[in-house]
Amino acid sequence: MPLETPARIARELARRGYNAEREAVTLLAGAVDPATALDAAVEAAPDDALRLTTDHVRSALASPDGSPSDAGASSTAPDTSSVDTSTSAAGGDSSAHPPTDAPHTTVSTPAENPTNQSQSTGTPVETKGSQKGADSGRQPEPVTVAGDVTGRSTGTGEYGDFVSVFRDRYEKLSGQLRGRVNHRPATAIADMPGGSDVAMIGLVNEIRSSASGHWIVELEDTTGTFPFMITKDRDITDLVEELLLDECLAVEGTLSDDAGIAFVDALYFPDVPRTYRPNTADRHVQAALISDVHVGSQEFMADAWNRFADWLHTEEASAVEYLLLAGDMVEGVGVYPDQDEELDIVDIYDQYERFSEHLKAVPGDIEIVMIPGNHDAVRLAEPQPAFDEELRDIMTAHDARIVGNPSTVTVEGVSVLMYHGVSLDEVIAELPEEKASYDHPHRAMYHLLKKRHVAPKYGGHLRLAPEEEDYLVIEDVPDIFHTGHVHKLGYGKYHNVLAVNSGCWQAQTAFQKSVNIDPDAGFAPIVDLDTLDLTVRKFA
Ligand code: D5M
Ligand code: FE
Ligand code: ZN
Repeated sequence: MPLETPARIARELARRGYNAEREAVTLLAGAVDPATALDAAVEAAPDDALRLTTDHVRSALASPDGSPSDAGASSTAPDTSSVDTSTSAAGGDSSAHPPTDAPHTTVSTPAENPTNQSQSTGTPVETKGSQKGADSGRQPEPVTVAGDVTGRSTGTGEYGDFVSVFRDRYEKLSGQLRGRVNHRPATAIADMPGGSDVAMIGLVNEIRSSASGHWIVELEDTTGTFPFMITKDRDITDLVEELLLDECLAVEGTLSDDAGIAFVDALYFPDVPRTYRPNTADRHVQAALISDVHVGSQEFMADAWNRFADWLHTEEASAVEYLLLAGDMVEGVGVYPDQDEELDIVDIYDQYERFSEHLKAVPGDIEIVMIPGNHDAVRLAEPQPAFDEELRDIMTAHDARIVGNPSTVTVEGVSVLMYHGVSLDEVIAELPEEKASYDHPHRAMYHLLKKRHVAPKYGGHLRLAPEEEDYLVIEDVPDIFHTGHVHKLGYGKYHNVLAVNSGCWQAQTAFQKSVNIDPDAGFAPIVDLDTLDLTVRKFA
């Protein structure tokens, strides 16, 4: 087998069970006889090595039984000419995706957080929860994680935990709204005389229409509930169709004469400030944002994945230093009815073994961060903790940062809120087509940002794990919001936050065909962390 390109070499190494650093692959590609050099390098690597490093290759090339004459040739530029680089759909290929709201703004703010610029090729500190590397003396970690439930789950499933999680939601989100209205507790409003000006902050407890076509929204705070009427002829009536149960709102209005209800004049969402200025990296570096690989499904697109992995080894992808995976690594088992008929691999652990093999084709010096999705082998209720030890052991080859769903990952000073996206089904089902749809999944994401919560509505598609804290609140505005799940590519900016829903690597399933879901499979959105500009590359 000819081994002239880095991509072929990476694939051959992955076939032999090795993940490899990009430079190691480049060195092998530059050898006079890459095939012999590869054999020698594999020979030189310790038996228990999972990753082939530059050192392994150097020692193999230098040793007499390797390919001694190759040593001097190691700086030869790799030949990437025969790599299939696929189509680049810069800024959203309109033929593939007609109506994406392409991000156009180029806000360039200096990164606030000093970041470690040195390339970490070794083992990053194992993350659990939000702990950072504790050892002093070392450089700060380039990737930090916050808002991850992993290792901190306290939920016992008792009723009291539901009370705690909603109380925490109220505290966190009412804090965001407090400065904007002169609010009173529900019980105090109930005691005020008719005609008074009132304001309240509460979670939406009920939304109903009155006999005369007005809307009644009942808000709940820690003291009780109070009903607010939004009359049908008001501008704000349009906002009622955006409301979801359990989200946090502030309203201002006037009490009725009998003081039994208040008429709403203004309604506020916690929202992201319009003037939000995102952080950016202070050097040119890129991250690939993908999700929904679904290894183990008959529809998993191995060829597209291989082309993507091959591309990552090319010069064009040299700035891609991060790969963020937003859930559904594998197809899982028993996730949906009749799913077993479409499984290629029936055992869940075998699925992760195969997934791990596919990860090996990704350059070893790309830092990977992954969260689970609803097809993964962790609890379905959100927040989902990260993969357990058994699954981590299967995926050791790549030293991925394995964190919970959701998590906020800060990369080169840019914060990325990673959330799988099950609530998007709910937002799309509840909101009118023009405000959120499967063809414009990023617009559904905008509403989550506006509500400052990744999964406002409890119930429906979403299972919520009762915890003392509400990990699903978006406490800090992220610079990038990255989701998946709906298998549709869509991106745009909301108040300068880049929202990306990343498509999938699974062709249309029988179920999706039956309900007319046409997935966007085999796309890799690539974000410039220094500008937050996005380029979509197609590999299918
Ligand atoms: O789901 C991918 C998308 O397809 C997501 O929008 C849910 C929807 N979907 C897929 N299969 C089903 C079934 N059987 N019932 C309801 N909705 C479904 P993912 O979970 O990422 O595969
Ligand atoms: Fe999925
Ligand atoms: Zn999913």
